[in-house]
Amino acid sequence: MPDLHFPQGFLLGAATAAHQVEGDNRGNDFWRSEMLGLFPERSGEACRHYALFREDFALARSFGHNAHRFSLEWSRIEPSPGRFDDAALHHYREVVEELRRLAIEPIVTLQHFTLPVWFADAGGWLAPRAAELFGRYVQHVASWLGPRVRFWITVNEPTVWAKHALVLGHWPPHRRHDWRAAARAILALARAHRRAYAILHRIQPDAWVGIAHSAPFVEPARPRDPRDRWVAWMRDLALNRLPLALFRRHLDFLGVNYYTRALVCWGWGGTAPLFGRDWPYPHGSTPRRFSDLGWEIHPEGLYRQLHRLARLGLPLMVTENGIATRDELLRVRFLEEHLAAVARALAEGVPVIGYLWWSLLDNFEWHCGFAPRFGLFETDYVTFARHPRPAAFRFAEIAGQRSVTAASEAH
Ligand code: IFM
Repeated sequence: MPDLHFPQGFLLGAATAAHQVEGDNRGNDFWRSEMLGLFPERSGEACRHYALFREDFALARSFGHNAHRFSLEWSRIEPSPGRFDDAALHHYREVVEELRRLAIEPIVTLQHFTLPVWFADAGGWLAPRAAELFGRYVQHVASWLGPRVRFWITVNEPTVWAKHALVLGHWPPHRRHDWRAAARAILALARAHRRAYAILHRIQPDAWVGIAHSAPFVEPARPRDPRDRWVAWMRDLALNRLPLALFRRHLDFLGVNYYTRALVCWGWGGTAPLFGRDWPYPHGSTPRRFSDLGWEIHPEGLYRQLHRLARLGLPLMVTENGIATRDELLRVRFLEEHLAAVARALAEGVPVIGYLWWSLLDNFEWHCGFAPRFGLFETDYVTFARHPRPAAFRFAEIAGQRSVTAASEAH
């Protein structure tokens, strides 16, 4: 079977987010909800990455990573309105410099779900001044980190945040079924992004600014059934096409977070009949496989989604892809199959510039707590030791050879 190659300069690494790994992130709305018992588990010390980032980056480097995505914790940087904490800014500057020293390209997310409590209390993304306040933070950060960072991601997964915070009630402000607020929040996030985009480019004209978009591949379960086709069309519209249309004109690249496909059929399932429900049965000739979180494993969906998104005419970066599992063979296979899907799209002309595994470490998976294991490295939550998993070694091999075998996709 032929090998598929990643070109020179292709970014290969892993991703994390501040609240999920740093530990002791006391100033944000998630921490507050955790303290109020609104989450089944508390993030606590998480992975102690705030203290251990040098060790973690050394590991990433020794396992062949040349890129790393992480997020800045806004509540550390601006603990009260307009007051910026130099120690926190200094810390993140050291983080970036350490990555640069190791020849790892930093990819910086400015906002990954958590909000400073003062911002949340002022109405969060639904407040009239949200974009302005976000802009003030971005301006400050960009002046501090400036040219050390080339790739900026303004906001992470707007649709996912709106769903969990305003429709399902899992995340602060824990509203349920508030569809109007969810739509308004996505519009507000797009406004905040546009402002950040302008600020970043003013400070650093050659910056590459994008968002990380959660991009499930939506397919009708029974393609001949017009009702399935209709709900799949609607779901793709809500999850992919409409939100992307809001951001499209202010993007230098698109970050693609891909985990699964949504195989949908007509029927009642919470949001039906507009968006249908997930197909609960076997499908096609090969058995369906699922992660520990019940997400279908479908590398072909990544390949096809990259082709679909290529129509936007932007460079694409896979800013998250990974699996929560305790089955290490499955994790290795998932990695190989998805990297092969990326390489295949690349070979066919899709402009993919990088691939980042979610996540470097096992970490705090929001309202699911610490049980889901996404890491290339296992985190021991008692000693805070990191242990490489087989997938970390396989990742290092692929990164070293810059190639992956096409056959591995077919397993
Ligand atoms: O852990 C999350 C991350 O914060 C955002 N994207 C999906 C991941 C897995 O659920």
